[in-house]
Amino acid sequence: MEFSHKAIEKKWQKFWEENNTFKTTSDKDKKAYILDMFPYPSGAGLHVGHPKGYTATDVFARMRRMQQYDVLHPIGWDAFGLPAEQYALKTGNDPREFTAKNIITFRNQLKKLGFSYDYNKEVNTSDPNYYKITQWIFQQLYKKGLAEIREANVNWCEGLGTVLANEEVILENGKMVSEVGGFEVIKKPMKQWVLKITKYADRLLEGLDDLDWPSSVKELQKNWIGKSEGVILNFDVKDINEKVEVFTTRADTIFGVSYVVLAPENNLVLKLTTDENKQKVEEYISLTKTKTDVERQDDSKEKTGVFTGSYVINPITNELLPVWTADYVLNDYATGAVMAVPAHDERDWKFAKKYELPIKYVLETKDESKAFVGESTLINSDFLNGLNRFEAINLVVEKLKKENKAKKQINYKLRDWLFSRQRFYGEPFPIIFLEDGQIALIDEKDLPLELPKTDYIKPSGTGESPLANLTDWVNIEFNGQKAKRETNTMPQWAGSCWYYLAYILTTSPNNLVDINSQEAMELFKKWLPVDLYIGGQEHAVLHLLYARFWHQVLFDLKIVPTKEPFQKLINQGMILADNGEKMSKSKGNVINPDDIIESHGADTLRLYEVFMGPLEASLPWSFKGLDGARKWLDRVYRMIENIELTDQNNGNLDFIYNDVVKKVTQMIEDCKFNTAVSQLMMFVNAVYKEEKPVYKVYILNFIKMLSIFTPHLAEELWFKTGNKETVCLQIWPVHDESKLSLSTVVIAVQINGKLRGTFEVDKGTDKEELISLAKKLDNIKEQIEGKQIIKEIAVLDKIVNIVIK
Ligand code: ANZ
Repeated sequence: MEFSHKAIEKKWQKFWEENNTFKTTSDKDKKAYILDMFPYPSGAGLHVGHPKGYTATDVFARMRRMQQYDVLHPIGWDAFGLPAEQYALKTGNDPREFTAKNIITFRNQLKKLGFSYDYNKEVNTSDPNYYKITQWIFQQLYKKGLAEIREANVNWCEGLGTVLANEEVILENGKMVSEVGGFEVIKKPMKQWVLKITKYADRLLEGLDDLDWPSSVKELQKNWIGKSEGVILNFDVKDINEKVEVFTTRADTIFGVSYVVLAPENNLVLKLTTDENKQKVEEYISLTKTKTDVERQDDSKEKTGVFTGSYVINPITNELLPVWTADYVLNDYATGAVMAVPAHDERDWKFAKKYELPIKYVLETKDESKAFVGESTLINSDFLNGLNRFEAINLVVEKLKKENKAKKQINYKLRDWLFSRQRFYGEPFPIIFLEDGQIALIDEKDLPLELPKTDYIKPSGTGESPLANLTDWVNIEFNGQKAKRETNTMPQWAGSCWYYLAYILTTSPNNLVDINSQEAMELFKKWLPVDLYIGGQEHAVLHLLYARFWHQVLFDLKIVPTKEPFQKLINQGMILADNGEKMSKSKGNVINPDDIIESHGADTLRLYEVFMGPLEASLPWSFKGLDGARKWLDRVYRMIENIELTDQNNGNLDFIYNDVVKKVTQMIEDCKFNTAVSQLMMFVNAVYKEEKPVYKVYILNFIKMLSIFTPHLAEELWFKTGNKETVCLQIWPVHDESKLSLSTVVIAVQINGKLRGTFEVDKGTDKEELISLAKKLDNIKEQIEGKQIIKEIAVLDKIVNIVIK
């Protein structure tokens, strides 16, 4: 017998919606904030990858609700973004309409999966009520000196007359070109907003310690922040009054330096280039503009560079060293200049080999056929010989400090965050440029500064955002002065930096409590931090780092009460195509959840996605597995259809039932959802083996546990077994530990070390009693009769040992 998922699922979805079953409560003493990474509502709709993480959080949220927690389990839309803008550009439609349509599709799809979201808490980053607060937070960053305008490189495409986002640029034969049209793209400096996330680098590192996050994600964040302790050494230029400052973590290798390299963008390059080298150097500088940083640092690529014609003086050895410029040195890291030690650095090794520069080993090694990058004792280094790295660094620094040629320095790989986008569809900046060059903030009461409505969102042609075309909007008067608005918009990251706070503030869709209010603080105290956050590994670095940065700033401003936003994080694995490849539109191997809901039902899809393997694993899709999930649900349905229930407990299921309750609860607590499902399967097997009738309490509690995985079927079975209120708000079962321990034990009886008999007693029977019971056994009685007993020893619950003569 099969159940009709089509009839059941629609019915209960309607029931939950009408009864507002998943409304966020606020009357319990425990809380659970369970968060999904919210989706970008693309035109393609949900993908089977989405429900994997979303089902996991749903299962967890449902258990917490039944465990009598106040649960906040919301969903919303990361709704600004490039695809909507591009669609609008192509079709002449408003990106807002396109986005609104996609949101409806996404919401319907989520509802069809039976997720227990509180849709009253829905947020939309592109709604003016929402971005009013995004703009307000930007103003706070500005007031704290954490936002400023700087010249920074953008991807400029002359052919398209526009700046491109990184994802619109591709590499062709090592050159950057536009994805659309294949036009050349170069790096061009433009005035941009940057957020000074580097000021929070140490806090962002320290904060990681107390978080319950996968160590791989913590490691990624640490590497991204990239704290590096080294020194800056000064190399005087021969014959001119200039010096090259290099940053090095290996001052100990100073005797092994064979040349110095400047990044092509370093201002010193042209100053140090001699006339005969000028043309080559200039050509090299323009070539660098077409390369990305990633490419420049790619160790597999051949190193390139040009000699400037100048020399510097090694501050310790006084040797003359040639100055080169090469793109493997980046200008925006440390000083943009390097002392090259080819014997002990792989990049320098490759470069030195290619350009036949000297290679001098200063660390002891047996293999001089490649760069030695490990630790060992210093050699060929005069007064440093025989020392280790740290002793040598200290000596070099001490010596050069006296001549003002060395200072300690901590560097971070983390860069300040480029926060301007030359785009239409994003949050406008809530600031004004006055004629006299000053920057003014828009008055708080005038926020939000709305994105103007226009059907003219073509590139401006100057590299500015399409908003620059709207001269009426751009040119304004401010306090009697002529002024201009900022025409760039914020990046998509902005809205997703604080959306987990927005849910807390949302009272009904897109109505938010003022973030800077006592009421908001009380709400934050209730709900923060997020207790469980599940999302894709692709957000392991930027989104999580940016959100933590904003949160820490808001903490400093006393807007939020916790130092960190997300206490526990899990990255869900991907669902791959059945051949193990990534699902992608171009390969035509994408599975649409709507089709599966139609053919197998939402419950089957949910069950399959949690049962296919550990949440963190990336696993291939399998229709066989999907069919298997459905078959098990049919088996459960048949079990309840045919069951006879009784209020009398004959005790047969005591052990398995309590064992399953205990394990399922613990496994969900640990987010081991697949093994929790196996436990439920074991229980069903045991019930099938039972004589009828079956103890009702156990069956009802089984349905409760089932409900967190397959809520529609469970709700149907719950009502079928005579209940009148939703299963989703019932009390989660608790196991009885006493039913898990066997109550009797078998005691072995030995005489002079040989086993002579056994008997069964209640667990915990005391030692004297054990000895006296042992002596009453017929066999033992016979053996000890008339003998002298020398010793009687009993071990609780185990053994009685009698020694006779
Ligand atoms: C001499 C040296 C000898 C170095 C040696 C390494 C090994 P981290 O730890 O990543 O900070 N470096 C410095 N600035 C650079 C830049 N702008 N672009 C590319 N490379 C740069 O790495 C610090 C090391 O990276 C520095 O120490 C410098 O090379 C290089 F056996 O100096 B080292």
